[in-house]
Amino acid sequence: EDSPYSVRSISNGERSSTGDEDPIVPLPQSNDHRWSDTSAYARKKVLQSWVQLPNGNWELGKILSTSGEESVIALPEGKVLKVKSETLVPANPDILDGVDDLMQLSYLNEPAVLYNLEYRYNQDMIYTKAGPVLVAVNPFKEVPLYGNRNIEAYRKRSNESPHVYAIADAAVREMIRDEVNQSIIISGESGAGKTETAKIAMQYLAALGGGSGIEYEILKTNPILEAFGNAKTLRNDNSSRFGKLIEIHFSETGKISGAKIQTSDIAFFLPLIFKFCSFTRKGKFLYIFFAASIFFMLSRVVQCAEGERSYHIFYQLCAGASPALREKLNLTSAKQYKYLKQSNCYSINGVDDAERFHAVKEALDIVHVSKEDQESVFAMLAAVLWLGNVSFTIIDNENHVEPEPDESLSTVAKLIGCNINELKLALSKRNMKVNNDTIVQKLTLSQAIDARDALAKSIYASLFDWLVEQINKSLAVGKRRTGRSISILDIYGFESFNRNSFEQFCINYANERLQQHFNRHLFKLEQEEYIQDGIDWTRVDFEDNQDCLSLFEKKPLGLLSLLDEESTFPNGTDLTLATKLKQHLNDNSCFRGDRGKAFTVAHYAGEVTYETTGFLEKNRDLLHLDSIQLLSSCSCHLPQAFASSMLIHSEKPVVGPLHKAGGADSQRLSVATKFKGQLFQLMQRLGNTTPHFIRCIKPNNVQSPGLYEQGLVLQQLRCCGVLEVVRISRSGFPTRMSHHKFARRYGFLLLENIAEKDPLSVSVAILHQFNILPEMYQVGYTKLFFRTGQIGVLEDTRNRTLHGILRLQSYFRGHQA
Ligand code: AD9
Ligand code: MG
Repeated sequence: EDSPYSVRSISNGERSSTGDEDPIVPLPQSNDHRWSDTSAYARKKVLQSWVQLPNGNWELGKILSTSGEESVIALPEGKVLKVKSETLVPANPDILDGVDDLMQLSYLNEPAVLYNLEYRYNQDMIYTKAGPVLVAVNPFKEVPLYGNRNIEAYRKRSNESPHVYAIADAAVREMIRDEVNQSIIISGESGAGKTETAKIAMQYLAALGGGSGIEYEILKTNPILEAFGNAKTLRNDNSSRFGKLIEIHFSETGKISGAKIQTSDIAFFLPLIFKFCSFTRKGKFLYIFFAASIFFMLSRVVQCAEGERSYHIFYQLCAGASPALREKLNLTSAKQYKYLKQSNCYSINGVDDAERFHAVKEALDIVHVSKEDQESVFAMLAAVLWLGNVSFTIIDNENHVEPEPDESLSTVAKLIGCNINELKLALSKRNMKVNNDTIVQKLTLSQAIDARDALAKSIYASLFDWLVEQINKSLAVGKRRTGRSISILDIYGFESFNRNSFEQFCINYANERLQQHFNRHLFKLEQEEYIQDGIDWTRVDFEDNQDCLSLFEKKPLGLLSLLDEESTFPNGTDLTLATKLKQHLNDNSCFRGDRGKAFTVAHYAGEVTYETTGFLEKNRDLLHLDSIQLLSSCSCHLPQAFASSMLIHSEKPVVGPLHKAGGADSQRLSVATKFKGQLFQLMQRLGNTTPHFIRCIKPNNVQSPGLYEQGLVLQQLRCCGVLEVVRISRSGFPTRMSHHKFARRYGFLLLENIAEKDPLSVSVAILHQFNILPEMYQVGYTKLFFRTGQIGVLEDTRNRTLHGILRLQSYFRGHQA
């Protein structure tokens, strides 16, 4: 009775009917009627309709009859269903099949959106607009949408179908038109195509200019960053484990003449960027900065799950190093290294690691990393691998240990250029400062393993940062007069696995923030602006995720604060952490304490259960100052460079080198706190830009072309607010411009001369002259608001007119000469 569905008759008899009305499996009945427009049925205009089948998929059916509250509907394979009319969802007329902006759909409901995307996807039209947002469905195969010819078409605007190129182009145009910095924010689940999309956007921008070859260098940074920052995970064979912010600076002429990759701790470098940004507005060049390594995920260096891999570069090195290099680094095969061995996965289908290694070396050459430096980089990689093989023996009955003096230990010492005894000390003892005395604490087995892994991780992290800094140096040509900029953000998306740990905790927190940015931008700001400007606008309620963010950020009783507090307690364990969280947060509606060490957070994208196992260790600052001391004593230049940059990043009030060596554990920032700090800096940066959003969608979980799983897609569309966006955009006035700007921009097109008049009068005159329909715009106190597409007419006329003026000018100039 509860089920709204019942089977009338099924012609092929695959489902037996025992009576008049057999309930099918109870269906997930959505209490969300926002998408259905049932009034259409009342008007009996709809002939086709969507029906949700027991498996959750939607199917298109023909309405045969409607009587009372029930309708009879025929499905394609001859099935006939009797369903409650209110559960039917109206379908769009065929003529709207595959529209390139979801906003054009007459009936905007979930099945219609799903169907439209699938229709396009099947024809390799992987891009679709959802109002201001670009939706990109991962094709998992090569599609003929890229390359110079396509770039040219978008630049000339001879192709106007949705594309990343079009977004990049819009960003450039808006940057110039509005004199405001832009950002392209790419989000989506792991494997949805964010990194590819970011590269495609870069490709477009790089094609805008140069000639000096710098654009080529910039594109070559991708294989390097991917080798060191990407890894095979269960979800994506080339999963980015670091966030990347590429900042591209432009001038009015839009040519690339120099570039700088901005890296390392973004918090540390941001003040510098701001300084650069204050230069003249109308320079002549285009620059590229970029901030890689925001939120670098380090734990993968020392441990990864079954079937996954560590960072690509390790396998590439083991597979591709020349015999001479092998000899020098005492390199063996990947299978001999414990860090790589544990996940029992060494290769990726269709990928030749040795070949990739050569490509990386070539890319390093192109961005001017010297052969010598390259060798040092490889030595550091080998040192990390050999560190993992260092084992320990117990030396007393208190479980204290010392490293085995074997090949691995001596190789590490040789590779980083330190005294073997100092390495031994660093791996078996810790200096502690108690009051004013330094005490030496011997390490137990688990502490020693942590110290070893921490050293490996900090070498790797420093190496990554150092490398990007080198690329930077090589790309920078010293001309730092910058105009406006476009930032491209490629950051890992929301993650929800069967087991979720500290990494997912951080990633999902970051996504929660980005989601709020999205919401705020598209919904809140939009509405506030209408209201502020006196525009007639029916308020639209939308879900904000502030509650969830507060759960993370509230002090002192939020997830991050409690985690930090527990991390500083020497006796804190993963279990005491879990208990503490439950004790303090159980009242929060976004939090649920689970059994044992688990807790669940209700994220905007769904519930995720986290296991606290390893949380404390991963959150404690991995920098043991003893390691820094060790590295700074090394004879090789890389470890020394690492040590000094670690010191800069580790604590704010560094008085002198190693001044605080040994104590002050509690004064160091925890990983989660640093993460939060970086996130805030990032949000602040993005907050000053006009954002362009690209939502990447993964159509299946098996990385295979042509497979479109409705349920999976729908869930992602819901998560990233695409449906909500379309609805709001369609009913709103997404394009707006101040009276002043509008008058200045289009005033010259006026036939009558009213140049003396105020901007509002000029604006109104323009609107009249161009016959913009009254329902297509609204005049606010300070701005004009337009429905989508309206401003295009004006822009076209303006461009044509300008073009004509230029031709006239050159004509006259020709005659004068
Ligand atoms: V993760 O959060 O870093 O794990 P991404 O970055 O979202 O993830 P990625 O860009 O790496 O995913 O895409 C995954 C794979 O999908 C790529 O390796 C390609 O094989 C495939 N892909 C993605 N976008 C495209 C595309 N536009 N054309 C062809 C694509 N293949
Ligand atoms: Mg990626």
